[in-house]
Amino acid sequence: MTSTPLARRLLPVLLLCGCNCGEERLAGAHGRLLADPSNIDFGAVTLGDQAVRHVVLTNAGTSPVAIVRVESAPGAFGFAQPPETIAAGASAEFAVVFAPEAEGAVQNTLTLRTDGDPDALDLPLAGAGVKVEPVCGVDLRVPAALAGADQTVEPLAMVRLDGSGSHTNPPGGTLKYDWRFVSRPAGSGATLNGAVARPTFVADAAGVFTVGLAVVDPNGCRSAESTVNVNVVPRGAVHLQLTWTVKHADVDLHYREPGGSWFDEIRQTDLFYSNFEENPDWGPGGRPDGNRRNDPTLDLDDLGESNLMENINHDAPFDGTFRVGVNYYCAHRNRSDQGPAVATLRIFLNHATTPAHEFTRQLTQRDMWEVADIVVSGPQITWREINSVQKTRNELGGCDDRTN
Ligand SMILES: [Ca+2]
Ligand SMILES: [Ca+2]
Repeated sequence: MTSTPLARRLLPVLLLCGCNCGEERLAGAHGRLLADPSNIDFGAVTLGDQAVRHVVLTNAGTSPVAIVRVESAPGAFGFAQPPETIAAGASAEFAVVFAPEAEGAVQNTLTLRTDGDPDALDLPLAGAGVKVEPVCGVDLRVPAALAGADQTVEPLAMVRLDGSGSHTNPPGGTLKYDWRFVSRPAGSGATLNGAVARPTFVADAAGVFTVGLAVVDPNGCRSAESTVNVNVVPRGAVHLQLTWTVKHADVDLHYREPGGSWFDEIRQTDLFYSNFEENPDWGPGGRPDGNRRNDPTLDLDDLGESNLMENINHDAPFDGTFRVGVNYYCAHRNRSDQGPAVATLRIFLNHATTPAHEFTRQLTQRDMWEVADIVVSGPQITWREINSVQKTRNELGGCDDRTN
C-alpha cells in the first residue's frame, strides 16, 4: 500500500482543519474517527471527466485524534490531504475524487491510519468509467445535402440530378448519397439509383417529381434532406398517357384522325404501334399536308415488359375531333391466361402538368376501349367522354399474328 496524496488533481477543495494542537490528552481518553459517508459509489463517470465527493470526518472520541497517513492502491481514485489532527467532538471535511482512465467498474479502499481507537478507518470506493459516443448535431456537425436546382423537362426525358454540391462539415470528407422519390406523378414507375452523387432517371410521366437527397458522412452523421423538383411538362398541346397494371399484358394506345378508322394501316388514320415509327402525316380534311407540327407522335410501344406505359404527343393539332382508344392487344407470356388489366388514360391539355381528366377501366384481351374525344377548335382544346368498350374483330386487334 502506498499513500497517494492528490498532487496531480486540481481540486477546489477547502480543507477544514479541526486541529486543536495544544489540547492535552487525558489518561484513558482516546480519539475515535468516523467518516460520513462511510463508503462512496461514484457511479458512472465519463472518461476524461472527474467526480468529487466530500467526506466529513468526525472525532467521536474523548481526546484529539491524529491522522497518521492515508493509504490507497494506485489507480483512478485520489484524495486531498485530510487534516493532521481533529479535536474531540470536532469535524473536518476532505475530498475524494474519481477520474476513470478506462472503461469498466473499479473499486478501491482508502484507509486512514490514526493514533485513535481503532487505529484504522476504511473507506470503500467504487465507480465505473464509461465511454460516451459523440452525438451527431451535438458533438459532431452534420453534413449538408444539396440536391441541385429545379429542372423542367419533357415526358420520357432522361433526367440527370446533381448532388455534388453536398459536403461534410467541415468540408473535405467523403459522403454516401441517399436519393429517393419523395413524390412522383400518378402512373410513374420510374426508378432511381440513389447511391451516387449524380443519378439519372426517366421522367416517365407528366407532372412533378420531387426527389430528396440526404448524405451521410464518415462519422455516420446524416444530413437533413434536400429536395429538388423536376417538372415534367408535356410538349404537345395534347398529351395522352396510358398506363396499365399487369406485366406481360400488351396494351396499346390508339389515336384516330377525324374521319379515320381504328387499325387503319393503309391510310394511317390511326396512330398506334403498327405505324408509329413512320410518323403518319395528317392534315385538315384527311389530307396529308407535309406539316409535321400538326402530326401526333407515339413515343414508344411497350409490349408489357417495360414501364407499362405509352405516350402520345400532339403538338399543334388542326381543327377537328380526334378519338383516343386503348386496346388490350395480347397477354404475351401466357396466351391461355387472358386475365384482366386495369388501364388508366390521362389526358393533359395545353401543357398542364396535371391531367385535365383521368379514365380507368378494367380490360380483357381484344377489348377496344374508346375512351374520349379531343375536340380542337382554334386555340380551344377540350375533351369529351366516350368510355365504351367493344371486342375487336380486326385481325390486328388480336394476339395471334404478333410474336413476342
Ligand atoms: Ca403496347
Ligand atoms: Ca401533317
